Amino acid sequence: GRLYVNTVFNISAEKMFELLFTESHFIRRFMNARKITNAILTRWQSDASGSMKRSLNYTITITNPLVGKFSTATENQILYKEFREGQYYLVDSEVYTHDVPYHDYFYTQNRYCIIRHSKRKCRLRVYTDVKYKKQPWGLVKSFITKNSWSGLEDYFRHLESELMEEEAELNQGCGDP
Ligand code: YK8
Repeated sequence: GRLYVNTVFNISAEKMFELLFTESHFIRRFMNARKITNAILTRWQSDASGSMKRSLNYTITITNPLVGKFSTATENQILYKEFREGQYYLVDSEVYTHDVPYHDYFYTQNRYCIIRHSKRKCRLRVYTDVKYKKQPWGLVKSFITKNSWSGLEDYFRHLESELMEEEAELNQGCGDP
């Protein structure tokens, strides 16, 4: 896997969770900017083990010239029960892209970790892995992996830079030395 984001933000852990994992203005704006449309999200609901789950369905716009322009996608997120309000949040998210070539071979696993750093700071880590449901032959596998990494890198770079802008907006006027 790869670590795409590993950054301390001037944003509390609680706020970071809200920005990324609720229907915040921030995430709506970000989805608009990425041309992610037709989003349907379920609410967080606790499962038998005490963790929380939700799922998202949406259409992504793809810039990779090898692939069609759009794909529907399903994202299943789990917030592990070990989370501590305002302290620590671990969200695993599996993303299935239904309309790309070889879509039945792979999915993407994203792990978001939000850790309280101080009252108004947190660290966000995003770790990503491409997982295989069945083994394609070597050439296809490296093709899928390569194209997934480049798309993911672009996505998380953009997310990080939008979070930095949000951070600047949130902290306007109450400068943190
Ligand atoms: C989520 C991983 C792969 C996929 C894409 C597939 C190429 C197919 C390879 C062929 C287009 C928002 C990605 C990047 C689309 C976007 C997905 C996003 C960024 C040529 C063999 C969508 C996070 C996420 C997870 C997986 C990403 C796809 O929140 O390359």
